[in-house]
This record gives sequence, C-alpha cells and structure tokens, in this order.
Amino acid sequence: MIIGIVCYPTFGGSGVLATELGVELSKKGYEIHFITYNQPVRLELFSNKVHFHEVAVPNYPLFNYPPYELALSSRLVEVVEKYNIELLHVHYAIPHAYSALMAKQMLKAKKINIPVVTTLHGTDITLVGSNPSYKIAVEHSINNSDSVTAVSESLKKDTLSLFNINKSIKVIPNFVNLEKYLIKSSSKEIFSKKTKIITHVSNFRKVKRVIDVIKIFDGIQKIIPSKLMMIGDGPEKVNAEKLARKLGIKNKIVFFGNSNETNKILSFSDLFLLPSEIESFGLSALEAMAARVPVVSSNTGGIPEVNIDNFSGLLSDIGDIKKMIEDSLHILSNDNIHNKFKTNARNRAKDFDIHNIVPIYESIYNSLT
Ligand code: GMT
Repeated sequence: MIIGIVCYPTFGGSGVLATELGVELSKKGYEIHFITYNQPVRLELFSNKVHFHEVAVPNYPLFNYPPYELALSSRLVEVVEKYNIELLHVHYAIPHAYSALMAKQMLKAKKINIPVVTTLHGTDITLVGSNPSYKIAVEHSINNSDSVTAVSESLKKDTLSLFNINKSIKVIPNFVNLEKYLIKSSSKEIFSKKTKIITHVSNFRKVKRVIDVIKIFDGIQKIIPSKLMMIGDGPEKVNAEKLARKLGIKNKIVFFGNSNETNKILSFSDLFLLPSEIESFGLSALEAMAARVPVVSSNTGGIPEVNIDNFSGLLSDIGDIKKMIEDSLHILSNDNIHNKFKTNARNRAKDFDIHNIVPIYESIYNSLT
C-alpha cells in the first residue's frame, strides 16, 4: 500500500510517533511518503520505501500569516496524484486534518477517492483545538475524516467533551521501539558511580512545568549526589536556567537542547521527571520506561494510562513538588527498590511494543482501501 503521512517534522511527540510509524510500515513493505515543511527530525532517508516531499510556503508582503494549510493541501493533491497514494494518515488535527480534507475534496473533483485517517495527539484538542478561533474547523475535520484515532482514553474523553463529535474515535496508544532502548550505558566513565542521573525531556512549554522539574531536582540533590539532564528546547528554558542559577545548582544541570540521542542519555539515567500540567499520553515517559528508567510524574490526562503508580513510577497531583521530591528519594535511596521500579518500568513499556501497536493502524488502513 502507498501511504502519505503528514506530521510536524519537529521533536514533538506527534512528529516522533508519525516518523517511527512510517519507518516501521516501510520495513513491512509499505511505500511511505512524508509530506511536511521539513524533513522530520527522526527520519533517516536510507530506504527506497521512504520518501519526503517538502511543502514550500511562499511569503508575500500582503500576508500577515503565510497560509501553510493552503500550501499543504495543494502539495497533498500533487503528491497523491503523482505517486498514486492510496491513503493519507495525518497526525495532529491542526491544520493537518483540515488540509487533508481540502485535498480530499479537490481530488474528488478529479475522480480520485483518498481516505483520510486522523490521529489526535493532545494539544490539538486540549489546548489549541478547543480555542474558539479553531474549534469549528477542528470539529469539522474530525467529523469528516474517514477514521479518527486518539492516543489515549483520556484524550478521547476530552475530545468528546470539548467538541460535538458524531464519529467513532478509536484509541490506539502510542508505541515504542523497545530494541532502540537496550543500549549499554557508558555513563560511569563520565559520572561517579554514586551520582544519580535525573532526566527530563520536553519542548519546554508552560504545560510541561519545567520550573517544577528544577525545584524537584533541587530537593533531590540536597539529599543524594545527583545531576539533571534537561533535553529539549522551548520558551521556558530561559526561566529554568534562571532558577537553576538562583538556586546555585546550575553546575549540576546539563541543558542539552534538542537531541536525537535521547536513548543514549536515557541509558545512563536513574529517574525521569514529567510533572506536566496537561499530557495526553507522555511519549517521553514511555521512552524512558523502555530504557528501564522509573518515572516520577503528575497524575494528569493520559499519564496514568502509561505510568502505573507504585509500579513503573510514582504519580502526584499537579504542582505537588514536595511529594515528587519524596517519591524521587524513595525510588533512588534504596537499590532494591530502585531495581524493582526499573524492571517494572521496562516491563510496562513492553505493553506498548511497536510490533503490537502498528498492526492496529494497519487494520484501519485495510478497512479503508
Ligand atoms: O507535548 C507537546 O507539547 C507536543 C505534542 C505533539 O503534538 O507533539 O505532544 C502530544 O502528543 C504526544 C504524542 O502523541 C503525546 O505523547 C503528548 O502527551 C502530547 N502532549 C500533550 O498533550 C501536552
């Protein structure tokens, strides 16, 4: 089957998931065409089954906002016709689902029927999508896609409560490539054996509460020799660095920026922090668990569907920094407890094995073509 995948090409979870999905499908013999404004960051074009088509957005002084959705829908029509694409799978509703539906309509006029599968990822619903400026178009895009999936039960529930939905939504959880997270750690050459490595990965937006990450780490490092690995970039990074300086712990924190080597950093991590305000799934936590890293997180959105309290990690109310420090110390202070959480984290990640989840998407594709 020839499939077009539309996603954000950045380090965000939806782009990562879409890229991993496309690559896995290509290994299974599908011909995959990524259509987006940049080559997706996790995509290596080393296969004749994977193609990338850039969406160029020309600017003009009249435009306050260059119309990406228009450029995308035009490019979709072009690519579908030229490469005989049989199905479009779009990740993140805004504006991808909308553009795909426009393309579908234009192709219909050319007597080409192209099914559209929309996968909802999170903020396209909970934060941005439900904004009155977008709501009507997002609702229309969901209701008119040929198939709609959401990455967690929590996101499905949010979608149904925020929009007037007349379409069934299938929950397909995110997945992880377990083999990728079994690398041997070489950290002990860098850090002393006694130093615990705490890690956080995100796009440093307000909803990720990176300030909480710094405060939790501050509490941990007062009791246990530790270092904090901050992976990612975004608007809150400056404030996080400022607070670290103010608390006098900047020298114990490494700000990596965006990285394609999170699996390597996770391989020498002892604990993962995810204190988010909103999180439809928490792919970064799943990737940590796949690397045998227990997760101390908030209990919000889809996180409890991934991180099981007192098994793969510990969960707290949003903003309960005191408890998150206590939870971290509980896991890190005793080797037996720590090892148990580590084993459980890896075992829990196995429930999201790429080899079991991708066939669920395939069955949707097969039902539509
Ligand atoms: O977390 C973000 O802000 C990025 C966003 C995205 O679309 O890339 O992530 C969302 O999708 C991920 C993949 O499905 C989920 O793991 C994240 O939980 C979700 N983020 C939020 O709901 C805030």
